[in-house]
Amino acid sequence: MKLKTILAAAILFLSIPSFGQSNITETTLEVDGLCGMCKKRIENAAYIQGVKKVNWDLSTHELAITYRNDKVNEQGIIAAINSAGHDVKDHIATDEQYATVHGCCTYRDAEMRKSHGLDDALCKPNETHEEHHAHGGKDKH
Ligand SMILES: [Cu+2]
Repeated sequence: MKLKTILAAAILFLSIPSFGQSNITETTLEVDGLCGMCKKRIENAAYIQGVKKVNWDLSTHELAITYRNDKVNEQGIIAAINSAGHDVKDHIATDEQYATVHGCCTYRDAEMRKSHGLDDALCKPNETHEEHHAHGGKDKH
């Protein structure tokens, strides 16, 4: 009698989480940006209907995201981030979209990246554009 109750409770316990969480997806996307303003812009952009949680990490450039997969999909979220002007790995924003970011958020600019301690951008500069500026001017220690 008691064992049956425990068994029934165990079955209920095992079945409820899979029922309740099957439509929740947690994932991370690599999103390019520079600063706290970018963080706000990226998170606001990604927080579309169906998205439950967003957190963009400035140092790792990883956007942790939790969403209802029956309401929205990853492509929709990526498109929203792109339309706010930010590059997502393998999904680069158009030049028009990128042009909408604030002047101090030009994360594709090599000098801006350097001053923020960042390496290569997700958006690779066109190979035909050779580096036309000579190095020098800045002293190395
Ligand atoms: Cu910024």
